[in-house]
Amino acid sequence: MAKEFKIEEATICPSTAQMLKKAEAEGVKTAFHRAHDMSPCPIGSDAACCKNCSMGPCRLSPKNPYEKVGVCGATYDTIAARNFARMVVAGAAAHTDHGMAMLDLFKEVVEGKITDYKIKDEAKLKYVCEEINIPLYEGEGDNEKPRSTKDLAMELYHTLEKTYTAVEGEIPFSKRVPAKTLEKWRELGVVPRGSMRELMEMMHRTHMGVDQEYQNIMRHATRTALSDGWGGSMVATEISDILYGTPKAIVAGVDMGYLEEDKVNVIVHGHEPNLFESMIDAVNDPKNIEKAKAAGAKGINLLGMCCSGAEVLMRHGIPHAGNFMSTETIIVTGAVDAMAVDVQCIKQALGPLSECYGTKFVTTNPRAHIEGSTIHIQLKEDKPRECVDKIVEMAIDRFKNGRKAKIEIPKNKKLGIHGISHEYVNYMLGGTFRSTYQPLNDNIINGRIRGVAGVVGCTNPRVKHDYVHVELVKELIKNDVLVVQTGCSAISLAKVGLMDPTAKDLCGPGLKEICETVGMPPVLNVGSCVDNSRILIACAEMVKTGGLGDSIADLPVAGAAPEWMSEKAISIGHYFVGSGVYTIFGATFPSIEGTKFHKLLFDGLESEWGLGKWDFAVDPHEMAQKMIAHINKKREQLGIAGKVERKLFDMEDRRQLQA
Ligand code: SF4
Ligand code: MSK
Repeated sequence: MAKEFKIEEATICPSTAQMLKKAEAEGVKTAFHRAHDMSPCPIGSDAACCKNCSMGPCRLSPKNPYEKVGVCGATYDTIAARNFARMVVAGAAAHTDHGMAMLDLFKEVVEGKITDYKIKDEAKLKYVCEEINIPLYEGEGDNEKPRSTKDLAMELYHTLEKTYTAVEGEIPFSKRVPAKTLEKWRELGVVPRGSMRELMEMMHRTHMGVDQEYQNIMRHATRTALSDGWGGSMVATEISDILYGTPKAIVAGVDMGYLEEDKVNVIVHGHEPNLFESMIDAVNDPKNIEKAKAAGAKGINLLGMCCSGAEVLMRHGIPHAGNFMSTETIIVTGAVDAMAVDVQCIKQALGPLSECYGTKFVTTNPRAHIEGSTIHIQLKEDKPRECVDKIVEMAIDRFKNGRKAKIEIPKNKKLGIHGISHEYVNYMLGGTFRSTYQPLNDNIINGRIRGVAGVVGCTNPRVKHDYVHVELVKELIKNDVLVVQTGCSAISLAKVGLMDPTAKDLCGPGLKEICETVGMPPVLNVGSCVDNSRILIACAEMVKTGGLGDSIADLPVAGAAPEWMSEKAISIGHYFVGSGVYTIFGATFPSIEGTKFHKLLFDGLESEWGLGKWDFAVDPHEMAQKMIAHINKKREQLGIAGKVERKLFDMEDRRQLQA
């Protein structure tokens, strides 16, 4: 008999649980129920299935993957590597297409063809130019003068375009990669060219009858993933900062309690910040506020979800209503008047669900129409207000005429500190006059901070929602590991208050002391999924600062995506591994233990190739222990494992450590 669905086994998020109860009472199903009713395909989840041609699909036995080969003769290792590589392509394509859209917008803004957005952060523009050797001055001697913003921005555009289009050479942000890491990539032949080329080649290689040697497939999968992390994702982050401002620490709230029954509630969900930035203008426009009031509302209330929400939580302190697994349950509140979406992680089920509750579910991006949505209104960047004003109007209409469903808003709200860009880390730790990562490195060397962990990624109904993220992070900070977060994972922790400086009391003594001194929480929210590039830059900065080795692979750091679900997570995981970071995933992993492919990912990439490596654990405590063991191993290799006298390290100390 099928096991009964139990809400308490599905989520630890009180708001989501409350809404699941309401959904059940109203006869409504969500992804939680569907995941319970539908078992995952065991052959697919172990990467033992190939459907790359019509001689198949060919299925190998997950129990004995070498018993048979595909009709063409492809072995398990070939099939698994091709499947993995295609996940990397899809994930990297999502990030790089997002980045390219940001770059297209940037060009039009610089050329003056789009006027609703402008360059907001000139300091960031100059910083990024300097990072990739674009000169800030022109002329010589007495004639030297600063270049105009427009001139700099145009050169930046043309340089960064190579991130996508370069058919040969190395992508522009490879200049940010620590020298020894870059040397390793050159030796392996994995320094990315333009992502269009890498993605195209990966698809070609994984076509039936092309690359059929798992190591060679994984070499190019590494190059492809790196073209995302140090390419497409990094461009998306940097251009968003230039256009909309680099995040700084900001106090903001999360959870469904930020819905307001007496206001028109508008939610923006997706990934690109443009829709949200324009929506902020629309809901603050006095004309729209007047219309809402005329309809009987006290005003318009704007909230974010998923990564769109993370972008504006970081930049503007707009409340975030919940992560991926709460996007359906928030509709069940009955209080959402409109949900506007763009691209990525938008469940098709939101269409029929919104219809049940009378919510206006509006798609806005030409790349993402959703059958079952209320309407598609394209956001045209040269006149974005046409789209967002229309959505606000529809939301007001629903408030006035369409709130037929019973409204129940969970009361949960949590404030925390968000907006920790890598530039802000510099300032937060080093102070205004000495912006630097040196205090971070010093405190890792002296042992107050054991190491740094990036805990990121989605939520997934195949595991208890939020539970794995929260337990993992608690265990890490208890062991003096500083945690940086992005995406849906960051929201899991924000909801339980770990982004509040009072969370210091859950830390080990060393990390607690740092948090008290700096006044920071032990868990730092660095942004959305594309902002994982901020973590790469922070790693590069730690290497540059000195005392922790010469390459990213030397650092006492680890990464985790404990409840991952999207192909983007695989691309992110693999660009961290390719950059030298030990990375552990939970939920499930697309390989079979004991196979050559699995051994390459879980050992060979580190021991033979000199990169990072993959690992897997479902239990959060086991996951934490594995991450801590890796961090300890790196501390030992650096000669900083023992209890070190607590003093500030000077250059001489650092030189000795590196000798
Ligand atoms: Fe089967 Fe080979 Fe075709 Fe894959 S490529 S479906 S293994 S015949
Ligand atoms: S939104 S990719 S569910 S983190 Fe970036 Fe969340 Fe994962 Fe989508």
